[in-house]
Amino acid sequence: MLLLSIKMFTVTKVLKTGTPLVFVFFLSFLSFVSGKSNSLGMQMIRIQPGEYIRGSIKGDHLRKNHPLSAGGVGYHDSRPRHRVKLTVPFEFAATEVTVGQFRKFVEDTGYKTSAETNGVGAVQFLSEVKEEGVEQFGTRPECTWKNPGFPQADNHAVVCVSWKDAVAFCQWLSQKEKVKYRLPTEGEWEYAARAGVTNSYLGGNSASTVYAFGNVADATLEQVIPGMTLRQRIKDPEPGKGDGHAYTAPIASLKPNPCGIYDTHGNVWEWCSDKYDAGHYQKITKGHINHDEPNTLPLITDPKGPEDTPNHKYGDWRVMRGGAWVTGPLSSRCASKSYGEAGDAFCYTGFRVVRDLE
Ligand SMILES: [Ca+2]
Ligand SMILES: [Ca+2]
Repeated sequence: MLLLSIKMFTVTKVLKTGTPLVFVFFLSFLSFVSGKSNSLGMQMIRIQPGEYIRGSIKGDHLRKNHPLSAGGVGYHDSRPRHRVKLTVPFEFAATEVTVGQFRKFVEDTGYKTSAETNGVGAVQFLSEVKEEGVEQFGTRPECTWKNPGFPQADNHAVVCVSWKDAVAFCQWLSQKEKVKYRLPTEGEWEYAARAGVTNSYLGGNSASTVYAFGNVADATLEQVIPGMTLRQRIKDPEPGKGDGHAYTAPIASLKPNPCGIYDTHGNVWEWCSDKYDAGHYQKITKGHINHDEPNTLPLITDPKGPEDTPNHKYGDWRVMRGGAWVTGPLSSRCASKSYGEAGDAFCYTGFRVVRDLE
């Protein structure tokens, strides 16, 4: 059993210009307990309530740390950084849901996934598309969780599951164990994923630090899909560098975060319960995208995402977190997010579960 206690303090640093900057340091951010495995063999980590700074550092700082990504750095939806308080303890799965675990659900219920019933299948990498700038991902009817377009063993993270499939899995597991399982809110996801870390990555702010903790687009992927170095802004593309996995890796192949949680950087994007709205953080904090003093913005308590968004006229867009085997380090930071329609499935998106305490 592991236990950490928390304390937070602030230090005011005065620059030569006389401008005071307030830095928040977490000595240790939360208490957590690694609990027993559930009926599917997932280890559940008990996360205690606490506060943290959610969101991304400013774009100019990101650009400095990611010289390969001098163009858009894709951070606007995770700005401005702000304080989040979680008041309810919860249990967060140490690992992503695996192919073997998802198969148990399907065998028990006869469930058919979105990609098996929508007539178009899941989104897959289209290896025949060579032209720069042309969309290289598209749906294929044969692309499903059983056949994502690359080899997977039962201990790999399941992919090609829609948000609706992930919710159905949680409902099945809740019924089976008589305790509520659900998708994490993105507030819970980032709190558990950061485990007190305030940098862009668990290992620091440099992109190269991600490979120890996460399976992201790297030199190994470049070898099997030439051209990914440019498309995904892969850092360190020389053979032998990176995390060593081309497609999905077996869960928990790389280092865990300080709470014992694996694969929060990369492997597969993870569905969260929240609806997606690119301007949500600005709306709830009434803060400008470039505001960079989180302690002067309102404290947001137990965020659950927007109730509705302008884009929901066109679909039920849901948040994904953490990046995937196919995204470069920049898109796989603690604060990175993406989104997808709740009924769509992707060969790079899976999920992990949260269990409510009784
Ligand atoms: Ca990789
Ligand atoms: Ca992940």
